[in-house]
Amino acid sequence: MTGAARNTRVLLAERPLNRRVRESDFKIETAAVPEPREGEVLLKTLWLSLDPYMRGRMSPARSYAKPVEIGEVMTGETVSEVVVSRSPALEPGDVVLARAGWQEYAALPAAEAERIDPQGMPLSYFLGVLGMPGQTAYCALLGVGQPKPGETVLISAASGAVGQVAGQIAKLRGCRVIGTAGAADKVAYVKDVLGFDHCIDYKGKDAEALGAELAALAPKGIDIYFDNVGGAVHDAAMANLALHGRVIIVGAIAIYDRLETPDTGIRWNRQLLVKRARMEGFLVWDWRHQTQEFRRDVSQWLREGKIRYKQDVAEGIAAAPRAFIGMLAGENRGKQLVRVAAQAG
Ligand code: NAP
Ligand code: FER
Repeated sequence: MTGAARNTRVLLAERPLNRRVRESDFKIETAAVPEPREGEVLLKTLWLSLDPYMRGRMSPARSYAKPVEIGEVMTGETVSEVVVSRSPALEPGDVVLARAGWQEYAALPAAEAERIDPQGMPLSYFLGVLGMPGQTAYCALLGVGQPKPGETVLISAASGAVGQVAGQIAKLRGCRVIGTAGAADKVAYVKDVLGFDHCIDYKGKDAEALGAELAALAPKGIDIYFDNVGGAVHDAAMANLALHGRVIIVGAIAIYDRLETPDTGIRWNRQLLVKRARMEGFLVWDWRHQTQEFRRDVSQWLREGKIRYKQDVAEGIAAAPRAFIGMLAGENRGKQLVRVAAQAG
């Protein structure tokens, strides 16, 4: 059925402990294409999503999900095409969202693959603006942050997969939006293309300097901090909270290379008290009940041209390790993807 096709895949070879990820932490190998069993489908990967949470899965520390084992295929969401179906639920040629991992082919239970009806949208969007990162932006901002018109919203990693969407939704809700990003061209994109009111280049600045910049841009304080990064930007935001401020802990990428050491820093309890503020952790997998509503709203905003979305595409499965390491270091310009194969169709 697949002729002489082989399955190139990326395995975890070594755990990066308290250090940056290196290409040698991965092993690229070529194996036989798997045979689907009864109830399964053989999927060919079209698009692979590279997301910061995968750094956590390389660590041995148990969190909300179990780590990837050494010698196992790296985990990851894909847009895939059904090549062989041994289930009545899917047919060859169907395009699905699945957790096929960092590989060219995977055999999975049909029940674990969700058929996509693209309705004119690019398939890759289902891993970004219409997928997990977009839903993170939508549910964390609207569900937890509950923005009101005129409020000031701060968004870190503003030009990334999640940040781009969060900031544009906050603008649609009538908020003043400030971003932070780590390069001059990212700052320009956030302001000029995405329409944020301000964007701060945080690189090389400590919490005090960032805090002073924020105080000047938001003299009445920050009502909502959409925290994608932790670190110095977090400290600067906490020092500038408005009365009844909300801090949404969505990510902490500034410490993902230090997951094995305790995260210590300034204690903000008194600031939360004085500002009667709230800080709440967010995990997108808790919000599945809102997936349909999120996709409907964001699809409409895309069609109306109210939301723009930039993607950064690496070519071929073997490029995944380098692209992943680059994304963690801020080299990506928009949502990081790997184009693994073209659609047969
Ligand atoms: P992304 O923003 O597209 O890419 C990661 C970005 O993080 C880099 O481009 C870089 O941008 C920034 N970064 C790297 N090191 C940093 C540091 N030391 N300090 C500040 N920024 C740094 O990634 P994403 O997919 O949108 O994810 C953004 C955050 O959301 C991540 O923390 C991720 O873990 C989190 N997330 C959480 C959930 C959830 O359910 N809780 C779901 C999805 C994503 P700069 O050039 O601007 O530094
Ligand atoms: C992410 C970062 C962290 C994410 C989930 C987590 C779904 C969860 C971390 C943990 O349980 O330690 O981007 O995305």
